[in-house]
Amino acid sequence: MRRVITFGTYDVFHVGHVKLLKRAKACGDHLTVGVSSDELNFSKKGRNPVYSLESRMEIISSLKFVDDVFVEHSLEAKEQYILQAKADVLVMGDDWQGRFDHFKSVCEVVYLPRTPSVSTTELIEVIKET
Ligand code: C2G
Repeated sequence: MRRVITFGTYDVFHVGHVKLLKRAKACGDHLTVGVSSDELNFSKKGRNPVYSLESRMEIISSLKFVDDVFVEHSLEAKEQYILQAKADVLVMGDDWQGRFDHFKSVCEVVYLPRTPSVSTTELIEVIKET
């Protein structure tokens, strides 16, 4: 069995997230998803997520192509998360291109193209303006 891991905040869940997760699952047989804590999202993006961690975890764990979900508390603990999940491959969107290449010593690292024209940041702006 080929085990896949990916990470994200998945705030204001949208079709770009769905497509990334489906393609991540298609890289293997089992998909584990690390969902960023509210604090980690704040440190990455400088804002609190719109959806709470509990809501984001419930959405991700409801998806039929997701097998396991856990909370990602820290970017620095990524190697530990990869080893705990026994992941053969780490999949991320290409906005992270090159940023996780140092994990190639523990697993394969794949960057998939992002879905164009949709992002949580832009959705938040559009909702604010309407
Ligand atoms: N994504 C995508 N297409 C979009 C938007 C997002 O393919 N239009 C992908 C991102 O590339 C990422 C995943 O969906 O792989 C989750 O996106 P975010 O929630 O924005 O993830 P991020 O906050 O960047 O967290 O440790 C890494 C981080 O936890 C990643």
